Amino acid sequence: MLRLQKKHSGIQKHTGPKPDATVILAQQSVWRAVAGGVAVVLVFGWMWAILSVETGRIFPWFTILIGAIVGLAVRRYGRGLDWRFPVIAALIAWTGAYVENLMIGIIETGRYIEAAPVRVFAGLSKDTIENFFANTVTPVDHIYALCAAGVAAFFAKRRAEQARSACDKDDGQERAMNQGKLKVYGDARSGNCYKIQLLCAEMGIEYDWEEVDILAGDTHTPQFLEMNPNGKIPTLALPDGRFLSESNAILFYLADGSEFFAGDSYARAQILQWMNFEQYSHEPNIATSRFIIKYLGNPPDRQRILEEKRTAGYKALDVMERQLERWPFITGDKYTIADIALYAYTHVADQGGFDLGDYPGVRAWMDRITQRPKYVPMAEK
Ligand SMILES: N[C@@H](CCC(=O)N[C@@H](CS)C(=O)NCC(=O)O)C(=O)O
Repeated sequence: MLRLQKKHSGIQKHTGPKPDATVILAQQSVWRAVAGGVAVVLVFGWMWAILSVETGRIFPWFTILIGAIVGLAVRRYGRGLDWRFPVIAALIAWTGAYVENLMIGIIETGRYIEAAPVRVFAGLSKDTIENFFANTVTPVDHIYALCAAGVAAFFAKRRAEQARSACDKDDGQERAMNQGKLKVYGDARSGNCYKIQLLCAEMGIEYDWEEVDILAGDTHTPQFLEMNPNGKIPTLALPDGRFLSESNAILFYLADGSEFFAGDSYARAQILQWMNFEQYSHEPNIATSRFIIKYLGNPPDRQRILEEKRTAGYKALDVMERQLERWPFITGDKYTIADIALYAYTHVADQGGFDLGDYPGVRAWMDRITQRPKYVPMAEK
């Protein structure tokens, strides 16, 4: 019988779908980019013009600041990933720099002839504009205009990789998460299940926990096999009625798009590389040794297999040590789901008969993980 044992609470942080690069590409709009950039020039340019006239001082670097805002607006409203968007931003910021200077001229002229700026604007002709450029715009203004264009292009550039790593949840995932709480079927002593607890604590994901007794055969009941035909925990029940099993697949599902599974395709592939290493070279030796000793009571007929697992387990630890001598985390500088996957059974490797005394890199890495503010210990070791 499955029992509802405890409820974990936390704040669900999913803030709404942030589409990935493909979706952004489909939605990108040159017109919205232009509208966003022009609106910035009109609003901020006008504010700068008023400020200049009121204070009697010109702040030429404002054109560069406005260029940066134009770039950000083009990036945000255009959602563009290709070269057109930085070019649009540069052109708007460059033209805008002159228009902004012209606005100052319009306000000053209005004050001088005691007319509303709108009337001065209506009275502008080709000659007055040419006259303005010939007599008012200095070489320094051209330099500021070019700088504004450069800054705008820089800020407007949205790289596909950034867009992808900024993506939070795909639509299906988002829908599933928003329909209610997740439920994890797990065993409090299992490292594979602990992986899910660690990640949920980091991400503030709420879930219910249903304790499953694997030794009592709870994972082989018809009801459980309906959820996971492989009869293993952890198994995740999504609020929309779907199920997911395999601890690392669950980690991926929950972390996809978050800081725990981020970066370009190579960085993300490295995370998967270490998670596959965990499943093929680490867990089958270290976790199963622990199972034989801790769950099965270290029976004499398992000693030969334990010996084989010990050799292979130490080999896996050697591989980790070589990596962790050089890097704070298993894929480099960042804590990812690969660290979570590997930490789960490494930190209880002693229960499988492994001595981590000769693995200073691994021990320092485990300390780093335990010191994380949202770290939760394994419930039952
Ligand atoms: N590769 C799976 C392994 C899952 C697994 O072996 N789970 C164990 C508990 S840690 C289990 O459910 N054993 C029960 C059984 O095999 O009947 C994962 O990472 O989730």
